[in-house]
Amino acid sequence: MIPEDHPRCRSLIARELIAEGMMNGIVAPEGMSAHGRGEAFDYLIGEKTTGSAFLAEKTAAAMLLMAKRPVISVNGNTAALAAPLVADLQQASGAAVEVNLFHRTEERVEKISGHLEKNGAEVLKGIPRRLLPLSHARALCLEDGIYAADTVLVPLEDGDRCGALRSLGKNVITIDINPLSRTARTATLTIVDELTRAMPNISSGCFELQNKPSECTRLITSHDNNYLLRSALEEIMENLSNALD
Ligand code: PTJ
Repeated sequence: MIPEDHPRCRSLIARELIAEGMMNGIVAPEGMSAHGRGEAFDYLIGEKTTGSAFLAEKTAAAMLLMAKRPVISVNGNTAALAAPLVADLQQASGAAVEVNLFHRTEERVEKISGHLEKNGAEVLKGIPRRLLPLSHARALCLEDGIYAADTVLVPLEDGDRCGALRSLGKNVITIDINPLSRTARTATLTIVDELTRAMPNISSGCFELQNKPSECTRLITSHDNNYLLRSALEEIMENLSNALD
């Protein structure tokens, strides 16, 4: 039991969710090191949503609302850390939810789908086909899901699927606390924030922007991903330089 007044309470709870997810087959063993890398970058960014990340989250909400066929792609780490938040965002944005895994087994797909459904999400089902230009299991997706989507939210992703989705002309939104990752640099819109801080902000953005198409269009057309990445790196450099003072 983690005491609420522990200074690293939030981080310890996240670790517990990942460890639990690993033990019950939702998180891939490799997901534990992916989480550790995320924790390290979150430390550097100051464990807070920066101003530029908040702008990215609002822009993501606008992109999901304006999309014709938005899909939220969920992997093991995302399901373990944020299943209720995925359900909330699905409700707020109207996006479909599809499970897409790098370390894919049908058993994990079923476990993750069940976990998402238990937490209130509606998960797309069907026979996946190798529809993305990739040599690994992430190529498998549903024809009327990710393949037909115009906008895909891919939290905690590995870089080449992001590139493959973009090569098919899709808008790709990623949540990645590492502004140097290939995914962060390839996505249409990169939210450099921790997953469980970012998701509720995107949902709130959806409620705020509901029935405001011109505000959505303004956010989408004025967005500049290089600015978002540069701001995150400047934030890290400032934190490092303050630590030396
Ligand atoms: O469940 P599977 O089989 O699909 O596998 C999922 C993982 C995460 C193992 C797989 O996609 C993977 O290996 O991802 P990468 O290449 O490690 O990329 C994950 C990215 O997410 C890294 O840049 C991490 O820094 C970042 N990240 C990790 N945890 C968080 C995070 N970003 C935001 N919030 C987090 N909690």
